[in-house]
Amino acid sequence: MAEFLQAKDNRKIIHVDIDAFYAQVEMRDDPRLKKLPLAIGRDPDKHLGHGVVATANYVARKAGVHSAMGSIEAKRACPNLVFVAPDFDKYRAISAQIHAIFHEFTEMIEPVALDEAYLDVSSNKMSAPTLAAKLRKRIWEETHLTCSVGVSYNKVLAKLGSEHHKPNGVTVIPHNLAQDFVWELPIKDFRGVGAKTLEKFEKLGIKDGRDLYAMSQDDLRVYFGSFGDVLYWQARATHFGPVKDRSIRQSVGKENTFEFALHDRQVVEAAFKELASKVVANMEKRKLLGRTLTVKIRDDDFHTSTKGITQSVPFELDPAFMVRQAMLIFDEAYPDDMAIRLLGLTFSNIEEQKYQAVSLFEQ
Ligand code: TTP
Ligand code: MG
Repeated sequence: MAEFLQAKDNRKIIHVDIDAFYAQVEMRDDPRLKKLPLAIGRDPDKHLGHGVVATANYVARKAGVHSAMGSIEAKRACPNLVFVAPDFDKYRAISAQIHAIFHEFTEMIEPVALDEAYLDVSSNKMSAPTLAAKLRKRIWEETHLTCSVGVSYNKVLAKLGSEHHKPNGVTVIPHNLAQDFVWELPIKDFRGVGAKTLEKFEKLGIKDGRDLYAMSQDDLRVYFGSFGDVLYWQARATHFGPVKDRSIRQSVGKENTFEFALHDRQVVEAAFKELASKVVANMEKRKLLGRTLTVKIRDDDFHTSTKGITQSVPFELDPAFMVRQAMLIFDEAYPDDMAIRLLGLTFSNIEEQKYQAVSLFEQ
């Protein structure tokens, strides 16, 4: 059953995670730090003992320093630890650079943190490992940072993959290797398994994916409630969670330029009709709505007029309605003779489509 479900799930998912992100950025910008144990955080000696470690480079990690550790404790574990204060503006700017690269590969991007995201590259014809290699190359060219990447047919396996060969590694988990990969996995590496769950598993004598696989769904539910189901499917390398595209666009629109100027109102109306249905199709595909509709008109003399209408509630996605709005603006701007070279329709003030509770009765 699980194998059948897996085989049906032929998506191409990439999980990307920059290695020791803040620390790697600081080492890139000051190479003297590379050989030293480095923590990003406030130096406890300069801040009355306050501060926590945001992240540490791999030299410091070997000495036992890790994220979220108190700075004093970190210094105790590693007395020659060097502290560099975090520069969040810098990390945000680099994160934006990296996200721009993601957009070269797909529009289906789920950001998880500044340095981490899932990409669904299913619609790209190239193989997922090729795309992952290209992605790593682009990130290196653009930022001189290394990342780890996991490639598989679902998000859980992609994430497990990127964690598998850190730093600077690539792990591809295709269908025929997925079950073995999960069977071999230590129980602590399953998603959502924290200290408490781990303790329960220890008592039950469950050490790895193989042991987990042998547990019945009913038993897992008894011990772990609804999380038991999650574990049951993880043990079968099956997970259907979609890559949730949270990168909402600023605007969605379309323009048409005409080689021969339009001189007829009816032709203009027909052209708007065509634009409106394309824009509506695009909005519907992305499940978006807009509160501002902008109409753009350019004539033969290159005179351009743009006019927007903004409502407090989103516009309905109805091409006929949009064309009526566009023609109202058109008639205002071009009362008489016309020679139209360009028409455009754009939605902005974008929001996601949601089901709205509608009262059936007047209040
Ligand atoms: P992570 O990707 O979890 O960690 P990392 O990139 O430093 O190391 P690696 O991926 O190689 O294991 O987090 C990304 C950044 O987020 C990290 O560089 C610093 C910040 N961060 C915190 O500020 N506090 C934390 O507790 C964690 C985990 C991360
Ligand atoms: Mg990281």
